[in-house]
Amino acid sequence: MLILHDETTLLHDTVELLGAKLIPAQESPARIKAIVDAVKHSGNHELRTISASEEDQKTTIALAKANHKPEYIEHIQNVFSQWLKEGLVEAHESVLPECFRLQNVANAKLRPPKDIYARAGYYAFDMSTGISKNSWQSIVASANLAVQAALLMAEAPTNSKNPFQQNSPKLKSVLALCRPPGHHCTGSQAGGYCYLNNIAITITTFRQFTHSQRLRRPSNPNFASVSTLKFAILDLDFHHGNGTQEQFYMDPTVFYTSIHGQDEFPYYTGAASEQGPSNSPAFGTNLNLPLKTGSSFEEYLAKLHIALSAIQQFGADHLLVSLGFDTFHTDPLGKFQIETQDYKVMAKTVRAMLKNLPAVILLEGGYVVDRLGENLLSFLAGWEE
Ligand code: SP5
Ligand code: ZN
Repeated sequence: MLILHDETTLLHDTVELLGAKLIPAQESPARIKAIVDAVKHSGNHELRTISASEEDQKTTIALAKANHKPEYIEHIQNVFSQWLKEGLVEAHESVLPECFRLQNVANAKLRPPKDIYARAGYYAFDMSTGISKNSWQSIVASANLAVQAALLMAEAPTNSKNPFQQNSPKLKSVLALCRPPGHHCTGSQAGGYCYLNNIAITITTFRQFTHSQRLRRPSNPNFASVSTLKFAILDLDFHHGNGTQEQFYMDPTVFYTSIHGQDEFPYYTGAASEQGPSNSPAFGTNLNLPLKTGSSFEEYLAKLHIALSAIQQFGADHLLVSLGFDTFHTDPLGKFQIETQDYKVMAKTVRAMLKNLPAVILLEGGYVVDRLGENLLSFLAGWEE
């Protein structure tokens, strides 16, 4: 497997409120270090360490604006330095929200508070999404990994500056070691350790840069923004990807399916009844498969078969996998009975049922740091590429 990594993703280092305690965030730089070490030692995979150029960063931010409000992006980028300047935070500390956005306020127009301290709560929905001094750099580096993964798969034109494209014209899948993860944040609220939706940014990249896509509609003046490509998202993180679901809920060209802990974080989404807007072409393009706390791998596999059959029926051009290892039996945030060898079966099952579907795999959660490496290697062994 070709694996993309950027050391800048290690800079983001923050705190979270978990169980009434303010602790170092479980979503830590050590997670990626452990994975990178394991991949290097295995010798079975091609690890490419990249670094986003200024141009890459600009492109990534522009692509992110298709999925997030510009003022939200601006907030995430600048809030730490604004707090620092005002003496609200010290250089080694993190921005955390104080007062969250009110919902359904009668007769009030919802707008960002003038107070920069209060604004942190307008643009977040929980307290596991702190912003440290270098968070922004990691957030952009993480999203850029998703962009580069898409460019690699998108058969970009040969005059593209994409350095990988010439090397791998027949690439079938790529894994990006994104950190921070992306599937929980919404268009204007960070949450669940997520700031930019890396999966949504991947899809935007495909839509804008796929060469064959452009060729298909050469006479259409808007051809670059008109996409006939279809995408299937398979969310294997323990938690429901509320942000990803929301981004594509109305979109009939994107199928989202998720297997996740029932009634677990993020608590308000993930029910099987969320199937897409009724009486619209997008109805049926959202498939939530909640699983009870303590479920076995057998029960998990039954749901996986349902998810994969639905993807087969949808008939996507690309598969996107939100890969989380918080389904592991000892994960502090997950509650399934899944063990290291099961990840191999999981990946094998995906490949067996979705043959030849090109895939971009993005890392989401997984918090047992000293087992992450072997769990990922097990998954990749089952994927066989
Ligand atoms: C990407 C990802 O996996 N994000 C998950 C973030 C989950 N954060 C909140 C978990 C809440 C668990 N509640 C624990 C109560 C105290 N023990
Ligand atoms: Zn998770």
